[in-house]
Amino acid sequence: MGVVKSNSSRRKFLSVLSAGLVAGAAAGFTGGRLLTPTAPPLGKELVEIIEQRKLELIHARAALKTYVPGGWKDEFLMISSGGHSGQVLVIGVPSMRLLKVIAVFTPEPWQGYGYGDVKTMKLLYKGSNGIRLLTLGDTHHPEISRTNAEYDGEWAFIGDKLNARIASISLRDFETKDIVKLPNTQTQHGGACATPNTEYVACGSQFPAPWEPGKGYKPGKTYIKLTEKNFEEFFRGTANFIAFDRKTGRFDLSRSFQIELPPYMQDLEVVGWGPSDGWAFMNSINTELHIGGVLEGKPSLEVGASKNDFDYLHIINWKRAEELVRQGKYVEMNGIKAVPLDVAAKEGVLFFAPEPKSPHGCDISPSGRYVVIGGKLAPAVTIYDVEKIKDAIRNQRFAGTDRYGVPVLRFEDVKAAQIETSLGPLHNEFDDKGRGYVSCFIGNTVDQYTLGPPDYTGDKPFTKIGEIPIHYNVGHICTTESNSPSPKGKYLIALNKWSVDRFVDVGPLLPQNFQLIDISGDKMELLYDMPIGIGEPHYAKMILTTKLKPWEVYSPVGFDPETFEVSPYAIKKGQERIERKQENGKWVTEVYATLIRSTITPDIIRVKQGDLVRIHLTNVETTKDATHAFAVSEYNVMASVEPGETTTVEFVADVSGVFCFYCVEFCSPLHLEMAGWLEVEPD
Ligand code: CUK
Ligand code: CUA
Repeated sequence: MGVVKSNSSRRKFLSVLSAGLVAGAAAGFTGGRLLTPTAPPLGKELVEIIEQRKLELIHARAALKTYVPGGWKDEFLMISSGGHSGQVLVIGVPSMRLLKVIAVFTPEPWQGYGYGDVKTMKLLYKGSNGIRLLTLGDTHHPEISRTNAEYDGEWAFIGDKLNARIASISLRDFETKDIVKLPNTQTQHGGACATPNTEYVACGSQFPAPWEPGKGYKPGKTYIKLTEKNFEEFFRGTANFIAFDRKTGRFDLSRSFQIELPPYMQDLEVVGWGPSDGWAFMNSINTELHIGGVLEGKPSLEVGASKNDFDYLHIINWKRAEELVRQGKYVEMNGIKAVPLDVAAKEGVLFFAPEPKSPHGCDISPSGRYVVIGGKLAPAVTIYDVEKIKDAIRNQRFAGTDRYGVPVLRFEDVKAAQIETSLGPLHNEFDDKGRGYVSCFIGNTVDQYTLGPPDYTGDKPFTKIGEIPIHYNVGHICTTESNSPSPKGKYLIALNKWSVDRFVDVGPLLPQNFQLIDISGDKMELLYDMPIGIGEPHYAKMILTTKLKPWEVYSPVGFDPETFEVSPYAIKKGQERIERKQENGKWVTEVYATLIRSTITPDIIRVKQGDLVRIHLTNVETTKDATHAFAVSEYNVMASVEPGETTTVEFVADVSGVFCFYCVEFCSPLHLEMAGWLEVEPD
């Protein structure tokens, strides 16, 4: 599919290639790594490979553009949502090699995440909803921390749509540092998106939650009967601005605030810079406030939510909301300061602009001037001009208010342009040349268009200029450092929902397909298909790898990646010991252990049945990649202890017997000998 099967084009290419290589060698050209004095035979060799593999010109070009030899580093790193795997994927670009799956909302054994390791267990419990331990997440929108709105490569953020949570990830060790459940919110979709200097991470709700006036929503507590009337009156959405501490990597709800929103289903939220500094934008669907009820004689949610010709783009003055909070114009609800809807509507925090019905996606052009919305049901993107929005608000030019008293702007007053696209336009990204790209889910294309000034100053602003077929059903797209003031161009990745015929069939459940596209030239060029066999990724962000400064080992030895300090439980070789003591009337066996190739010390741990066993593990190695992992048979306990790290596992020795523990990383020739015994004496 999508490949021109032309033998003549291949033959022409092959003859050009061999002629070029021969000529290059004859002229003494040795600049390329392939072109040594042995160029003629090498050229022949390449031609032979191309012939044997029956490749086309476009394939060979694509291979040469994407191949990154071992030891070479990718130019960009893509931080991608892992969808309902609950994790985050780290992928090198242009090689499209999967480098890491970061455990976030779901236990993951390799990283010792959620298997008795105390810091990760604490995270999973803290990030739960107070009803049960949540080990599921549906990650949608990743973000990278910003300085002056530019991605700075220090932190990453990811939202969980299913349970309305956000998490922070350090880009020094690529580990999750915090998970926070958004108060008064059941599901989230809008975000994460950082304010220009990462003071806050913004994220909005998706489906409105039942909400008691003045009390908000409390999981497992709030009950309001689901009726159309109650939905309008007692269900609410939220726009959240969660304060973030760059030093500790933690969110701070006490400095955070939220804005109560009408029960429209809010969608993606973005935070602006430049002319849109201080503003956030999110679109919405279901301004009809339909709740469904097919078996109760009502139209389905899908039908009822698609009646109106327009839904509302939410325009939020978050700096004004911050000011109102400072003035005390909020209600403290379930641990967060909430600006009530009527206050937000009256005091210049919340405005609406009509947007063609049931839109999708919300993105900001590099200049910060344009907000672009995908038409989804209508084959067009709508581009709003932030200057016009601010002007209309300043002059109080409103068409009226919605049923909750929120001022509604006039579409014609704030629209910059509408550009016709293929069917089903969803998400927009931008490059370094003032061009925008939009994913078209139904049309199976990515369309390319020009923005207006100051992003694009050529003579054909707001015009579609190209398209490329996609395989298949593209959701988000991701260009290099898009949704920031300085996209880098070069690459676009289409995050496709369906792969259909692109790979070897592996049963009815097929992987998603990431397609790498070269956007550096005038014509987009498909380079690579990468199957994603884990969850359904939604959005991704790409950053220059030179901006990242990951640690090579934890230093000094005994470092605790949770506190970013030396752990009080760190020990040196020779200080290993076992202590048994009472804590709050319970017996605890506390073990101080070291790991080094190829010994776990102590190698015999004797405890009494019923003891709480707490093992502090210090990997005393300082060698890059010398990770040891510690697992206890039959006990479901696993920790990954990276070089220099001190971490703690904790479990109750509830079953008596003798249990092997061992190092799970093949670390040395004597790795099999890196083991020991846990003896649990019956009580
Ligand atoms: S959504 Cu998934 S394709 Cu969560 Cu950003 Cu549009
Ligand atoms: Cu340490 Cu194997």
